[in-house]
Amino acid sequence: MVRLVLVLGDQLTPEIAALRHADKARDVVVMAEVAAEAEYVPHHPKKIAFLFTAMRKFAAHLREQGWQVAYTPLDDADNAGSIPGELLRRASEFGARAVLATEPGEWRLIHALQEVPLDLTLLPDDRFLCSHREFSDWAEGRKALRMEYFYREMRRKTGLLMEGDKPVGGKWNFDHDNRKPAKADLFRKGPPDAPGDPVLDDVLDLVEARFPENFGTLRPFSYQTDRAGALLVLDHFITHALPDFGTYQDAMLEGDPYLYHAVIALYLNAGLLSVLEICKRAEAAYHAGDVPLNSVEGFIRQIIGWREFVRGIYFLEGPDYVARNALNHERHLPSLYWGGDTKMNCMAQAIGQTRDLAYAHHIQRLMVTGNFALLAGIDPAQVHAWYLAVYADAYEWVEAPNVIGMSQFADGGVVGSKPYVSSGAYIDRMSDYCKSCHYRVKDKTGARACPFNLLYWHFLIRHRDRFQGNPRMAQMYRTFDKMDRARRETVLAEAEAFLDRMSRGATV
Ligand code: FAD
Ligand code: DLZ
Ligand code: SF4
Repeated sequence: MVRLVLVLGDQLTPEIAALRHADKARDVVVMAEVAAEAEYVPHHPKKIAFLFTAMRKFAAHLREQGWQVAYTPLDDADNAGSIPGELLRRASEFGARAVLATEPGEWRLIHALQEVPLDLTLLPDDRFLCSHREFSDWAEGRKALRMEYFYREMRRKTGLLMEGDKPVGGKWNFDHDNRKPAKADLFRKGPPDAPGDPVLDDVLDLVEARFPENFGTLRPFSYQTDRAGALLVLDHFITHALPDFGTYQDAMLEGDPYLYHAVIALYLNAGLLSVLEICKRAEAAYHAGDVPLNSVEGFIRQIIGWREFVRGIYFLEGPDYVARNALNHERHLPSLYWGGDTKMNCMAQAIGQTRDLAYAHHIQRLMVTGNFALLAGIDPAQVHAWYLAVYADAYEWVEAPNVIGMSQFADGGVVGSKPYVSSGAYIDRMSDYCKSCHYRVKDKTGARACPFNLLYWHFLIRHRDRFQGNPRMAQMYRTFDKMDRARRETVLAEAEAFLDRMSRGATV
């Protein structure tokens, strides 16, 4: 009897488990653009356009390979509006009772599939190096889960940058050589743009008509939308940017959104690239003498270390993870995150770039927009919904541990041992943003004091009971306690006044 083979928008890999286990001669592949997925958060229009175009091209590729594909565009009159609805509709159309699916990357959709009254086989998503079982075995009995130790296991497992059982270069981690600020360079080229095509044009018109209110600029659209294009981006990165990736990975520059970053997460997460092919390309460039060890190690760590680690955490911690709020932060996300005016240049740059490109690099996400939300005590559920909506690479399995865990410390320390907070000094050191800001990064108090400076102390004092005993934070408390009393009171009062103004809707 015919079976349905579900392929979701972020499962665009010909070797995905459900397709590997299906029978081309008998089964029907089901793909659907549905309102439920497009609207569970107000996704950036570029993210929707990227995914729908890539889905349509992938469906065409599968047909060329001999698959029967039942594809439902968003504007199809019969569109059932949700993945379960589409499965039921296709089941009655094809007389199917069974569904083969690869596990989705979100609890919401896993649960929705389990409710469908059809005979469901849910296969593990083996595009990842580490299965749920391996991760929980690794985590079992550990007092704290730290990425660095997990990463070493992944190095051993894959053999990447290994000489026998020893890490190449004698160390597992070369971050010590990284983290330099970058200088403007007119010759630094961003990833290659894709030329337009009729499939993309149709999708752009559809997205423009259906999602006119969503935050984000749709056109010009220049992301790649198929595997060949994603490979071009990877080639470009390995040749032009990887050599400097490590050194400048924390740098931020006005008008240079990509610097030496790969801009591949949207392709990798949608299934157009694979973890091992990316890492092997990077490793080969190192062995060919084209890339220094600090860069290649740092890059491979992000992919086989952080990316696999956060996925492990998401599935280990369970569906309630996204609702955690260990610091009891309840302030509303201010409108400046949705493009409202702000006088903070770092926020204007990171959010403006997000609006235009559905992209910001790691340090902008962590140390600008994430840092500000944490310092200001924003409700982590709202911060989570924002990140899930605005980035082209955002899916809950990867976004939530980065936001709820790494960035907002709302998981109470599962992902990180201390919160990532900093005053304006860090942003000033790593970027050129402060030079043209309304605020003065050197001012600690007063009308033009950098808000990050004020809020930094406010955060630490709000959470003194929780963090003062943390050996990595004790020095910060000693510094505060050494300030004279009047100054301490001024800092906290000005921080409070800033937060009040922001919450009342003033431009801050
Ligand atoms: P590069 O800087 O070139 O890094 C190379 C690759 O390493 C990335 O493509 C990505 O696959 C991987 N990587 C690096 N850091 C991480 C990490 N912390 N977690 C997982 N993978 C990582 N990444 C997403 O893919 N989706 C998200 O929704 C997402 N949300 C984030 C939210 C916050 C608050 C933070 C701090 C980080 C988030 N990240 C997310 C991780 C990281 O910022 C992005 O993967 C990266 O910016 C994507 O751009 P790139 O491809 O140019 O990455
Ligand atoms: C993100 C997304 C969007 C915007 N639209 C669709 C869609 O219409 N159809 C689909 O199959 N998948 C879509 N996705 C990706 C899913 O939301 C994703 O598979 C889950 O969040 C699990 O990672
Ligand atoms: Fe950001 Fe403060 Fe620098 Fe302005 S002065 S750009 S608010 S860190």
